[in-house]
Order: sequence, then C-alpha cells, then structure tokens
Amino acid sequence: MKRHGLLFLALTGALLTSCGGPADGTPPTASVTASPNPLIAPGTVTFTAQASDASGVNQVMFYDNGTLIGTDGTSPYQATKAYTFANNGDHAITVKVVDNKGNIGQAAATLKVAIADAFEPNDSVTTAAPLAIGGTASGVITAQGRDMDYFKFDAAAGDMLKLTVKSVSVDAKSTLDPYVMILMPDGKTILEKDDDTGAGLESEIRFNAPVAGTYTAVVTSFDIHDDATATDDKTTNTYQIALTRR
Ligand SMILES: [Ca+2]
Ligand SMILES: [Ca+2]
Ligand SMILES: [Ca+2]
Ligand SMILES: [Ca+2]
Repeated sequence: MKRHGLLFLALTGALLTSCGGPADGTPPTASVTASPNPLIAPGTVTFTAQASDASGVNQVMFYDNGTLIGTDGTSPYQATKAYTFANNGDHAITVKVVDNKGNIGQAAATLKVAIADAFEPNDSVTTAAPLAIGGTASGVITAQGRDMDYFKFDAAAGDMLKLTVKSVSVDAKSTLDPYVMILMPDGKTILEKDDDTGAGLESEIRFNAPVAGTYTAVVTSFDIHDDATATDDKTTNTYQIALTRR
C-alpha cells in the first residue's frame, strides 16, 4: 500500500511539472443545441455545441442517450445523426467539452423525435395500439417505405361488428387508398380483408367474431398490399379507423 502511495505522489509531481505555467482547474463553458428540434422522422439532426475555455478547447464529444455519436476538435463543434421512425421519442443529448488541461465541462439538451403518426411504432401484433369497440383512431401510412399500422381490440364470441377505414371522406386531402385485414386472436390467421367495400376506395368489413379474444386490425395502403416490393410513404396518407357494433 505504501508503495502505491509513493507511486501516486511521483506521478502527480511529474504531471504538475509537465503542465508548467499557472494551473487551470476551470472546466470549459458548454452548451448544445439540436436542429431541427423536434425532428419529424425520418431525417438527420445536426448538433452544435458552443464551448470556450481560457486554456483552449481540445475536443467536444456528443452523446445520444449515453452513446457517443461524434467527436469534434475544431470550431464550430458539430455532430450529425440520422433518425428513423423507430427512434420516436425523447433523446437525452449531452456534450462533454475537454479543455487543453483535461478539465471537462458538460451540457445537455432534449431532442424530440416525432413522426406524423402518433401511434407509431405500431408495426406488429405485439406493438398494436388499443382500439375500443365504439372507438376511432387517426393514423398515417408514412415514415417508412411499407408502413403497416396494427390496432387491437377485444371481442366476445358472436359479437357483430363493423370496421371501417376512411380516408378522403374524413380528410379531403388524404392520398390513401386504404386496405385493411383483421387477424384472429392467434395473431396470424386472416379472418377478413378488404380493399374498397366502403365509400369510394375506402375499406369496410362487417363481421361476427367467431371466438372470444384479442383481434388485430392491420391498416396499410392498397399499393403496399398489392405489390410486395411497392413503397407508399406520404405524410398525406391519412386515415381514420373506427370499430362499431352493428
Ligand atoms: Ca479551463
Ligand atoms: Ca403509420
Ligand atoms: Ca406503422
Ligand atoms: Ca381501398
């Protein structure tokens, strides 16, 4: 133990000698901003840090939720990162600014990543958004090439129900030709599917629930359903889904 103490003293002495001049124990000033903020994903965000120090700034490190995303040693101090719809939510952005004497200054900001569809991500049975019988919800087929929107509802055996997916009759600017499927409680078997039974190109399914359980409605566009390679990604692909008794 004493040997370690002596070694530490020797190292400290060497460091003090090598630095020379007046000691700088003051950390750099730091702040960070994100642009755009909020980001409507997908897109790329540029992070810019303001940093200054009497001894000079050595480098700035940028982190998103604790993960290093970039390092910059020259002003303007910047880093960029691409986000997808899957990054939906708040991100804790932090920077560490190291001066030429090893002091560290820190700053933080919140980046909001949003997507045009508030129910996203809802691309699987397990991430389906709840839809009550008698309820409606508004979504958008967007933010990825082949968006599918999953909604789940509980039904009793014999429930007589109607599911509609409306586009232009709710939003005149909608560009969506909706397509909808209802999956059995196993989450795989298709109970019913429909393209254009509703008004115009809109979808409507009248069905009786064969068994009690949690069913899933999958909304997408006709183009995506019709062609396994087609993409259809427009922020104007709006729709309203409604589930009612009949
Ligand atoms: Ca300093
Ligand atoms: Ca969507
Ligand atoms: Ca989706
Ligand atoms: Ca349709």
